[in-house]
Amino acid sequence: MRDFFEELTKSIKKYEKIILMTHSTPDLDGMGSAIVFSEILKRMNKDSVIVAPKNLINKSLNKAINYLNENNLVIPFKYEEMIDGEKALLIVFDVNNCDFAEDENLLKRIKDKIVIDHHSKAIRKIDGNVCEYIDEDKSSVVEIVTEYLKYENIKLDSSFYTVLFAGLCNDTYNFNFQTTPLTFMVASYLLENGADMRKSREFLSEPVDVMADRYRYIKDNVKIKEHVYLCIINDKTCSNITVAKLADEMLRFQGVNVSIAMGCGKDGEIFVSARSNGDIDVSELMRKLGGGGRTSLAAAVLKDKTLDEVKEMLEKIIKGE
Ligand SMILES: [Mn+2]
Repeated sequence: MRDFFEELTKSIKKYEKIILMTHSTPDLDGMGSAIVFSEILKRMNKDSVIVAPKNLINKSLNKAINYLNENNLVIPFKYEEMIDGEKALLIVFDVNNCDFAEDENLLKRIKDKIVIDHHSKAIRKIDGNVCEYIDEDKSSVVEIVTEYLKYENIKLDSSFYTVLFAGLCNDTYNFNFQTTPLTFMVASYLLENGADMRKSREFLSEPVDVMADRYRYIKDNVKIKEHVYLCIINDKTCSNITVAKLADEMLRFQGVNVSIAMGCGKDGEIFVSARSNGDIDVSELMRKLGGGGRTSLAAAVLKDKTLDEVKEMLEKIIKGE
């Protein structure tokens, strides 16, 4: 990581304009990291803009943004069409798949790119031609950005540490997944420097009706085979986040080694999310549906299919038919 940090600092110094971007429908890890990075750049006397999200439906992230605004921190959002990409450096966080970036147009417009991510490398990978750091063993991008803060010896207002801490909790599902000793070291660093755990919990807490709804689908689970369970949101359209959270929650139950959730998006696409305790590689399962991910966390999006059809496909794949 140190070699990359050295390279990163060197690269940043060469550019006048720096543009930060994360994945579409951003979350606390990707956007939280981008926001904090923009603050790091300020300390390095570099101006930056963050590509404004077209879809800000993540409530936890919204709460974090409001909290920063209340602390008089203005986030330098700018819409893609307003961004002058001439001689700029684009830093991409928490995504390396061209299809999932906030703005693919910008990827084409700006030649010089740095990618910082913890997802497996996509087939249509964003080319981090300046330098890149993609490590699947990192729980989150927050982990990498916090290490960079330490490397550069930069101290920020504690509200930023709160946002980073929440991003860490978000991606590890409260230290349940992908968590390594480094994750705890990063968490401890953020708390020591004033991250507010109570605030972070507030960002991540959900309304009672949302939680109750989630348990309704869990109650109607389908057991595909021993230790492999499927939950289906079949009575309304939903977002990929809702599906992911359902899969997260289902894995917490006794005897569930693999949990899969699915639902239909408003454009008719089918979102599938899979989680594993590590015994089974769910990225392989999701790859068979055209998706991808990591051993314990993977997803796929299918077009022109019904929930029933995808369910059947899943059953066949899992039973090895
Ligand atoms: Mn992430």
